[in-house]
Amino acid sequence: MTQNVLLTGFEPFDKDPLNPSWEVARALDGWQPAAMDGACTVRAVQLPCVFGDAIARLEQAVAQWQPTLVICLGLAGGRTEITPERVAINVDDARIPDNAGRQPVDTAVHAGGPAAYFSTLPIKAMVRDMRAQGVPAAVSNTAGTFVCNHIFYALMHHLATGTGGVRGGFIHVPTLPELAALHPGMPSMALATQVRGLQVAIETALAHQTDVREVGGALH
Ligand code: PCA
Repeated sequence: MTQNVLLTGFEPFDKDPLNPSWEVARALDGWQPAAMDGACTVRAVQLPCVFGDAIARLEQAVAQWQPTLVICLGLAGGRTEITPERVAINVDDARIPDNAGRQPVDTAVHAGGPAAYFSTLPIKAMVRDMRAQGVPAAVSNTAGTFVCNHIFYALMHHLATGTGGVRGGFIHVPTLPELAALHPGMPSMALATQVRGLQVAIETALAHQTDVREVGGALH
């Protein structure tokens, strides 16, 4: 029986014609990491960029695919590297409306939930291995307070309160060159590089149950 890795990306938002996070996820749909010898398959699912609805879609996908590993992706326009996120906080504080016009300000993702959850992905090992394969990467210490942090928190809450054993986390990706061309001055990373980075990150996450301790993996 094959085990599943659930990889989500978001639909476009904020007037962009596409969302790199979904382009990366869908490029990897059906991919089987060579190291797992056909025993593991990536399942890509697109999430709406809508507070609340994104959580419902994610929980549906987890129930459908019963993954052993969940990685949610999102766009962080302006970043130059692929950035595994360290921590999700229990805050929704939207700078712009989401795709349904919702704009929560200073509310909780889950009322009564803990202030924060840490990623259970080996974030520094992933950064180390992506860099070793020529893909710019760094640990990020904030996923913001928009829909990406919202889904990251909801994922970790779902996994922490579930039957156990499933690891997960969130990775922000830079924008793509064709989108950067619409936002002069914005840095970008080619789709092929991003896809390669995620392949390495997934293989590392499958191979390492615990993280390495290493200096210099984080954004400053
Ligand atoms: N990026 C946004 C939400 C969807 C996405 O791809 C964020 O960083 O919150």
